[in-house]
Amino acid sequence: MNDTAQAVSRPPERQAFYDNIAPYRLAPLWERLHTLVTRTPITPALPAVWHYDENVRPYLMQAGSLISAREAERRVLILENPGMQGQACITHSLFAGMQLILPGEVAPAHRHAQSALRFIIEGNGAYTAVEGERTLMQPGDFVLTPSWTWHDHGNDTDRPMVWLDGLDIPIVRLLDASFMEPSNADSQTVSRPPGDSYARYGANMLPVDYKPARASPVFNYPYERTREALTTLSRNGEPDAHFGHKLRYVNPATGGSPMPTIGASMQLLPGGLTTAPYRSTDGTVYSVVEGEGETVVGDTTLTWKPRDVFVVPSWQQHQHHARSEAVLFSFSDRPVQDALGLWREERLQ
Ligand code: GTQ
Ligand code: FE2
Repeated sequence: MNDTAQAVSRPPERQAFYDNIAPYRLAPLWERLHTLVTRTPITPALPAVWHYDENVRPYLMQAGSLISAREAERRVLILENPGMQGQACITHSLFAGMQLILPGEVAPAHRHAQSALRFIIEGNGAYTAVEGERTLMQPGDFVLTPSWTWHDHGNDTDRPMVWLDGLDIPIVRLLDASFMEPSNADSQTVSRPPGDSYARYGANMLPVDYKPARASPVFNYPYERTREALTTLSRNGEPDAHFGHKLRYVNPATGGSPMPTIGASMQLLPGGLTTAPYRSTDGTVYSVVEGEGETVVGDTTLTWKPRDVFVVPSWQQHQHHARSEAVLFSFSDRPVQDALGLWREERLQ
């Protein structure tokens, strides 16, 4: 038997019964069981790619002349999954957007229940402030704004700054648990010098009396360090057949994911490598840092190069092919599925 629903027959007396009970807010499960409890995951999300240079950057810059960061609050173009139009999500559980902040602009401080990550795409040296500490952003850096932390962004450089936002908006929406609070001041008062968190929590050491929290105390994971680790790994051994050389970002105090709802990784695929077929239940968003190649998802081929974003939906078998040495950042809802005992993977040869 395949995964599609097996319809129960619906003779007139059954249909009449369904019509009779509907006013009482009752409905027959047997009409719907197979679409609710499916044999394997069925997602409305489709595999898709956004080509940055051709189809994202030009429109982001147009948005830059149409609305200010201040008026927009956040000047973001949503990367909307073509299988879920109008729903502001890239996978069923995650939101992604491309955010632009122009020279001299400020995106005012606020905080919200939703957790956010930033993955820096273009520009150099604009800041995000999180809980009173500014961090300067460079391409490839992975920056956190955990749930209910104050954050504002500013660009004191002379070039546009663009990053990929990843948020758990659809998860918080599902749970009807959204809160947000704007700040009275546009920019937070700086209470700690840049680099303070990294010194305290990012040197494989922790303050002696530190108690682990839900979110990582490190809020910028610089690309330089990540790249260095992957370069060394790629020199020291063979790549894994399914992942190449792949590392996940951690909360240094727990070894768990940096935030409770979103996990993230960086992987290096040696030039010429084709990964073995793989699927997992966490639909995954990729941002290409280096290299060119394609990812085959079922019968769809997604071709990519630096700064492109692509998405592989839940449980869809895929293979990456790196035409040249490639570095891929990725994020997903895996920590949620792990916590609930739902996460599964399948590694084929
Ligand atoms: O930068 O604070 O893409 O609050 C969506 C919601 C970015 C942000 C988004 C947000 C932000
Ligand atoms: Fe925000």
